[in-house]
Amino acid sequence: MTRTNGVLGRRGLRTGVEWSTPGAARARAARLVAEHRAQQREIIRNPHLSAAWARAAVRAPQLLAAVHEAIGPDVAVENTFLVVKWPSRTFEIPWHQDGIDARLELDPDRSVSAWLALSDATVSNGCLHAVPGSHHFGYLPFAPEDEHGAERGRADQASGFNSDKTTAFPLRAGTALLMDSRLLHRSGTNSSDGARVGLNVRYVAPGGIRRRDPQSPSPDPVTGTGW
Ligand SMILES: O=C(O)CCC(=O)C(=O)O
Repeated sequence: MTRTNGVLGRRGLRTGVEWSTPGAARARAARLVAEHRAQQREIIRNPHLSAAWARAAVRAPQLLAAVHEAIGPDVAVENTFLVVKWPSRTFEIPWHQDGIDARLELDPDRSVSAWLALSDATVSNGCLHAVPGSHHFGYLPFAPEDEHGAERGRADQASGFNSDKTTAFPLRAGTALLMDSRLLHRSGTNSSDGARVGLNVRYVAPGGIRRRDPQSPSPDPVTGTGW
């Protein structure tokens, strides 16, 4: 069923969805920071396929309930990215829409993305900023983003979206922001003295993948019988 305002309504987002207790999320963030500190890795791909904590996180009951409300009972994870923003390093994620890039296009009526805060995400450590309602623009032209290869399509500034309408979405550890796959969002540099850790998850319902790099791992079924 197509909904005029998309799967998450007029603003194209839902914030404050709980997926963990704050303490457990912060403890996991601390372990990940210790694990990756030596190499200062910023992006770890698809941890839900190899790490028990991420496999559990994408299945957190309250998070899944919100995903089901948006896209129905049959849900798979298309992709996850763990993003660590190390202190004192310039690292920004430019404007983009999660449902489209050089290797992927998702049906916005059968997909939704979630950003899970493992550490507290604040304006000073690089929380997400989004343009509420920007999903109404549809998918915008994009340029492949150099630093992350084809993983992120950078929304073309020339396409005329109004970034004056940007809102910051600080999140307490253990909560998540759900976004329409067309919602414009970015995140800034971490200017604090601690690492900021977040997990981006793309959920799809059956038929939700319009185009996809065949070399990507298969969608990982989470609930339902439609797979
Ligand atoms: O973690 C971040 O700072 C941004 C992540 C993001 O926007 C994404 O993975 O789509």
